[in-house]
Amino acid sequence: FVEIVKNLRQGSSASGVEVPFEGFIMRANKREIPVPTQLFINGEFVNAERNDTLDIINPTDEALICKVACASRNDVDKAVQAAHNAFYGSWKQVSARQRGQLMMKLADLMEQYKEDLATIESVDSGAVYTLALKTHIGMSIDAWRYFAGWCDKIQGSTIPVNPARPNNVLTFTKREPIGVTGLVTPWNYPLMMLSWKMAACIAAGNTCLIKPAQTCPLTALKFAELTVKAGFPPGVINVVPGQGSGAGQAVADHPLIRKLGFTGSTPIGKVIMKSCADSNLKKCSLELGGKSPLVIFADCDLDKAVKHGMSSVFFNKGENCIAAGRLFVEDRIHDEFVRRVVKDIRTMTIGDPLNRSTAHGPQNHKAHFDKLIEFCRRGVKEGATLVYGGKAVPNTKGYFFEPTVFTNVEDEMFIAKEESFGPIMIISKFNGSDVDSVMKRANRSEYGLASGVFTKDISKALSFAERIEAGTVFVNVYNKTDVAAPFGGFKQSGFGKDLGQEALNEYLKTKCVTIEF
Ligand code: TAP
Repeated sequence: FVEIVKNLRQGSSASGVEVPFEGFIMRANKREIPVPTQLFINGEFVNAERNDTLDIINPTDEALICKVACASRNDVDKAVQAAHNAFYGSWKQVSARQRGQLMMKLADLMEQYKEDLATIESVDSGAVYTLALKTHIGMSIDAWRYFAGWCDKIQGSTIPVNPARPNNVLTFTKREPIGVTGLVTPWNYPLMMLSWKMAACIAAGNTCLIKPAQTCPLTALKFAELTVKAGFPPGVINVVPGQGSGAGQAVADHPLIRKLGFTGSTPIGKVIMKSCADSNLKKCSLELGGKSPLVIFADCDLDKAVKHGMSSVFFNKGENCIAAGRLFVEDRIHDEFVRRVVKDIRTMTIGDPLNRSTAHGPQNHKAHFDKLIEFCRRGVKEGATLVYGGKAVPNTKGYFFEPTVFTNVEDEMFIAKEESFGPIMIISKFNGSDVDSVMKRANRSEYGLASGVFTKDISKALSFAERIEAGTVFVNVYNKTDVAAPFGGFKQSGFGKDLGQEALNEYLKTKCVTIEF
């Protein structure tokens, strides 16, 4: 039950909030959580210039949670100016080690408020609370801690170049921040997508503004409040909720932004890349869509394959960029695999994401939910066998979609090629004696984000890992990501890694200095 108290004006008052903001109190999960609803620019919560707002809808019951300020181009410009001033001003005075300490402090605060953050995320995005706590928020905290550790370890090298005798020469490189960075993120893991990008960006010494997805910006705003408590100088981190076509496009177009980190769909990624080129040739990294293949050989541990096969599709109600978009199951175990999956689906508790026993919450928002209904309709029309689901959970409010299984899916069908981004398992058979053919089918996609294989045969597994065209390969496991391991796709799934040491490169530039002596 989410009780909303509107029009809160928080000051440094009873709740201990140190930055004043207008917002509301979310009463949910036996908690009372003050949540800001304004833009966060230059260390302050402010209204949007034109007082435009976004309606924030609870996907569990379709009720209006609150209205959030919606940034215009001018508001984005103010945030950019603030980030620009901070980059050339106060942020320059903060040493690399101090930067790491600030990030650690922020992570500690996120840990302290993790139940609040997970509750907001669960209400706003429909994520099951236990998952929100462990993954959405837990991995966000890990990301801030991991990248905090890098701050004072970003270093260049000395390079033995040819001197012009009799002189000597010293050449060394410096790794420098790029400058003002724009971040644009999707709605599936709102705080985690923010953290994956922003932690690397800040660790590298940049300042930034983020345009979170318009459907669920609330944890980003709560996070903004924590950055003030942590002591970040004004302007280093700015949060500007708004529409993609307005605020998002303004970020891509802005001439003072030197780097754009984007996660979202492939079509919007292409628009953004063009805008980055046309505006000021800003560097960009794009984490885009996927249709990741999961190949299950008959010689696998079937219990494990069923368990991970389920989570490869249904984790976070399928709103997972690395979700297995297509399962290839060897013909000898195909029927048994399908039987077990359907049996397990029948035991899944679907309902209120705040309820601890719930395994499957509502889809994020209505347009997405409608798209899933249409996706399944097309699958049926093209002749795939709908084994389970394919429709809304009957007699409920909210965007609850039944976990779905299709079999007999042919390679040329729409559902075999397009990403659903929902809880829809797409199964095709393959003949185990023809590994070449299943590899070709697995690679026959313009996407290349993730992949997986289940087999007890190490040679088969390694051969799969070598031949698959995907940035991530899981062997006998799925969804096993870690903040220390690089993450990102090939082909039209984009370029530029999130996470791991490689992510820092996305937010740094190299300067080469040569001295003759
Ligand atoms: P998009 O529609 O691409 O939206 C992503 C973000 O871009 C949102 O904040 C959106 O704003 C904004 N945007 C839209 N048009 C824009 C424009 N012209 N200029 C600048 N920004 C613009 O994707 P989505 O539907 O939110 O997310 C689902 C997609 O993200 C899926 O394809 C999924 O695979 C992908 N995804 C990929 C990954 C990785 S790591 N590869 C991770 C998560 C999700 P609005 O909120 O206003 O639309």
